[in-house]
Amino acid sequence: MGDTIFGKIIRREIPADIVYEDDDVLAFRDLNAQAPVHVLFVPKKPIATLDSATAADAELLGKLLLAAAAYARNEGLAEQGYRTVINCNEHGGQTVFHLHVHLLAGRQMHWPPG
Ligand code: IU
Repeated sequence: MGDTIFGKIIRREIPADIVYEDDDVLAFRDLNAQAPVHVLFVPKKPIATLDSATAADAELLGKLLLAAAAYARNEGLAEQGYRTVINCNEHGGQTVFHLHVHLLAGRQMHWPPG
């Protein structure tokens, strides 16, 4: 599996504004924030896309979502609300092929997304 910029961030080869870390998950601020709060939750295991995740990744995917939810709750974002997004492949708008959950908060989100 090819390495990505997120792999380099996980290995601390390039800097990032890291806001959360545990054994399985790293979270850091998106460099091109699309909301007042825009954090990326990344599994340390380099799964390329949601489409390439397998049943063996079920617990990890659960941890990823729960880490995002706990961060939002701890930061006081949950009551007003937030959006989580996983882009998959070209039509999904995925640009970095290391699975990640976007957490967007701090403004009203709209539907449908662009
Ligand atoms: P996407 O779902 O693959 O499109 O999201 C990739 C995100 O990674 C996107 O929001 C970028 O702004 C963000 N990002 C980053 O935070 N730091 C980087 O060095 C690179 C991309 I490359």
